[in-house]
Amino acid sequence: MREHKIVVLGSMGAGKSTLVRTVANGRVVDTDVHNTDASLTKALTTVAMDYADVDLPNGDRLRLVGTPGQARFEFIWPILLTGAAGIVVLVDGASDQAAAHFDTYLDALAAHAPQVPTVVGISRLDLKPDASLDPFHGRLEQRGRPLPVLPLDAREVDQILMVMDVLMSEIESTELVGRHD
Ligand SMILES: Nc1nc2c(ncn2[C@@H]2O[C@H](COP(=O)(O)OP(=O)(O)OP(=O)(O)O)[C@@H](O)[C@H]2O)c(=O)[nH]1
Ligand SMILES: [Mg+2]
Repeated sequence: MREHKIVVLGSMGAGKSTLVRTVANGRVVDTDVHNTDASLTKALTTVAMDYADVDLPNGDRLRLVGTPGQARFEFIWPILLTGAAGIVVLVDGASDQAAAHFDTYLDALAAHAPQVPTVVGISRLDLKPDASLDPFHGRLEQRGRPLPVLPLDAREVDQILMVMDVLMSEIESTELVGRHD
């Protein structure tokens, strides 16, 4: 059996904890507390990490780590990213600041995990049906890092498994390239 540490990065309220909880079918350790950040109306927020073991249909096991989104916990991101085999960047597609948030996480990737296979998920698109994924692709192109960008409702296990599937393919092809270097 293969194990992969997968880290979920992304802004506050994007759905990182929801993703971990949904795919783990509730069997998760979380560190969510009452939210006092007035910038977002949300009952709970993560202060350290979410964690769950997830068995994939193909027999692989994920060690899934969700990060805290609030900028004051930025110091934890590189710690949680240590040893990551893959990364999901989750962006709240309904937020007016989605593009700015995306830049924050692309900067974090460039600083702490430039080589780690990564997939971008855009959540909450049902709340903004006319939103386009083009600005996200555009920013990735500018930075020369054309990552896959997929819509992702963090409450839907099938959509999460689809994103994990894409990520596993990225990890596998990176391993193949590495082997032939
Ligand atoms: N309508 C809608 N709601 C979503 C979607 N994805 C996630 N959510 C909801 O958005 C909220 C996200 O909250 P969390 O999962 O706590 O967000 P988080 O990223 O862990 O936030 P922090 O820990 O504060 O950084 C939850 O209420 C989810 O049910 C989506 O695609 N559509
Ligand atoms: Mg959270």
